[in-house]
Amino acid sequence: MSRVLTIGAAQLGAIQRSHSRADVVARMVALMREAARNGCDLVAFPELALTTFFPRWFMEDQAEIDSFFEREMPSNETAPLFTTARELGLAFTLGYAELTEEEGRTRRFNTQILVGKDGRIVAKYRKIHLPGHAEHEPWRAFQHLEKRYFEVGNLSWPVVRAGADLHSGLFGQMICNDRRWPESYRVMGLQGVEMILLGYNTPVHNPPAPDHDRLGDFHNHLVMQAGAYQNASWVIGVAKCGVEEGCEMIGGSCIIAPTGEIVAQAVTREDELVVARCDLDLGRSYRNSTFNFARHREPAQYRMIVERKGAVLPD
Ligand code: ING
Repeated sequence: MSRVLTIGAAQLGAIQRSHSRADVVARMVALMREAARNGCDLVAFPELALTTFFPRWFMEDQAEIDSFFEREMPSNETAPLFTTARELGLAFTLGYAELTEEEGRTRRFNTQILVGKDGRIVAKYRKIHLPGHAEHEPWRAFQHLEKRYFEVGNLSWPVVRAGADLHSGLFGQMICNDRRWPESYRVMGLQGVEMILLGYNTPVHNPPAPDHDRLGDFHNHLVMQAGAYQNASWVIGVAKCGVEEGCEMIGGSCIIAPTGEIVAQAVTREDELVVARCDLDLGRSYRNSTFNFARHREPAQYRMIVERKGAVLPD
């Protein structure tokens, strides 16, 4: 039986600080309706999809900082996403800033959830690779204070088996900077992931390394295509992009097959739905041959290197 899902990568254009959550949710609902018209089973939204990318500013007033966070999910403002998705028979992923009480204290994470077609939260991921810096660095044209505003995620990279309405697919999630690190994909590859869903907010300009700017779009696709191929998984990468509060962010939302090929990609830096039919079994031939981990990987050798036993390591 074919396990083909129609996936919508719902890229968002810029969200300005003045845009309310209601404004943004309305844009996202419109993308959900377009996805339903295109026969989608699942819609993927970007990282921190409900607000402008606030880590670009140095803030000290905790109430101001927390105004960018969600204390509950769904909330009154985000409920329309859940009711619309259920009405349309859509699963979806959503990136947002999570504020929660856990282990007796207030915790703040850069979070993404997978919501099933029945509106239930199936999986949650909290961003592990937090780029940027923790203190104000006035020399920068804009800040990147994720290390200040978020804790490192504490849920690892779980792979979950979805229900029959998503062909019992094995789904995993990551967020933005995670996609640049091979470990993010491999931890899920070792769990047999069939589709990785990720959102990103990536400035064109990287202040510590301006000479890298010209390669931003290339590196974006490079890392996701490599991760897909090397772990025999679909990778869905969804941008929030355009010029937000004067800061230009890359687009390039795309749907990548386990072959490593980009099968569909965005052509604007606006709200744009990118759609493709994704056969969850397409990675099987890679997992049974080139990337048959049981037959070809040598973890003992890796451990030897990691534990510095008998390996020649660059000093
Ligand atoms: N953004 C960027 C990303 O990893 C960055 C940070 C930009 C890192 C450019 C390196 C180069 O795509 C987030 N939000 O992680």
